[in-house]
Amino acid sequence: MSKEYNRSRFLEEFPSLVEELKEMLVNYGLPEDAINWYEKSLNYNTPGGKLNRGLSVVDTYVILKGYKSIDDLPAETYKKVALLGWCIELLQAYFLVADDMMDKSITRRGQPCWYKVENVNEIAINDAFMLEGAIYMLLKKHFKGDECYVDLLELFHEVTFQTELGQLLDLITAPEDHVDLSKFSLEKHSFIVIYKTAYYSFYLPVVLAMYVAGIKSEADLKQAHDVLIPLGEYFQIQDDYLDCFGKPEDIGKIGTDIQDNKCSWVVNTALKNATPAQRKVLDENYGLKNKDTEAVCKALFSEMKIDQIYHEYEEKVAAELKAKIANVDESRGFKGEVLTAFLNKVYKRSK
Ligand code: DMA
Ligand code: MG
Ligand code: MG
Ligand code: MG
Repeated sequence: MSKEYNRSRFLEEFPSLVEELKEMLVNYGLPEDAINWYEKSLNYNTPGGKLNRGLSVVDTYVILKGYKSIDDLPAETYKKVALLGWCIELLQAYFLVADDMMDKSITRRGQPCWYKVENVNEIAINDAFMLEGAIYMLLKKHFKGDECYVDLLELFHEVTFQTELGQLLDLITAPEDHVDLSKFSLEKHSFIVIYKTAYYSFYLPVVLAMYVAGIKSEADLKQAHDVLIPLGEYFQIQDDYLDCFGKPEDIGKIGTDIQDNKCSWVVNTALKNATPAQRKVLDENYGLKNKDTEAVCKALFSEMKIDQIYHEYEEKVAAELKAKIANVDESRGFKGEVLTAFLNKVYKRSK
């Protein structure tokens, strides 16, 4: 399966979904300027990323069904599975529009964050809600009456709630006006990132494909969960690492974690290893809205060789996950290859 081909096929599906959503607004009698606004928000916020989550629904379904490539799928089936992929991308768009406002970010996917676009501002809050709403309008249109419809709905709802719990904890652990590094720990970090990232980015795409493929035993859901949640944790640790050490040209965004007082993997790892003198530097410089103190923190992280600790962590977690995947029980229809495909996408990423 060529990656580029899969990606362009997937992208081709998006315009017709935008048309369907616009048609719904037409049917509600909305004026043209509102319809144009929604179209602009959909196009600005949904397709511009790596599309890993959306593509993974399709990839997983192809593997579970034993097809060789996406071209072996009946056209109608491809459309439905790709639609679920786009529903995750809509969910991601909804989270990111809100996340960038809450994190006061400047750029996303190499362009200004949506709330930073002229004339958008706080309307972005309602736009975020409408990106989420699109998921349920599309699911109803395409899946109502299918056996898996309620499972799909419940999964989207629960995973959304889990993500919001993670975002809540992420935000209240990083108050703007009060830096208290004693509130941070790697255990707390683990909880935050599993909830804010791992469920929607890793567990959701695989389980959506499993439901459509009719694989839904508790035992198989657990096998997926037990690899995808630690894999998602690893992915967000990469995100935290790249926020500090990545290049904006690669990651498409400017890191804000140090100035935002975030409970990130980088600062937690530094706190764990810090001498009293290094701890004092962090207490005095972390979490302030100031470029100079941010630079002091970055210099300390380099001095403490956080990048080396990160690379060691990466090797360790990849080896553990490979071992877990090798033990997957495939007797009920689930396949370890689904998980290997995911691990390969994440391992040693730089963007
Ligand atoms: C990402 O957290 C989580 C969600 C649910 C968007 P983050 O703020 O670290 O993401 P980013 O670095 O992309 O802003
Ligand atoms: Mg953010
Ligand atoms: Mg955030
Ligand atoms: Mg981040």
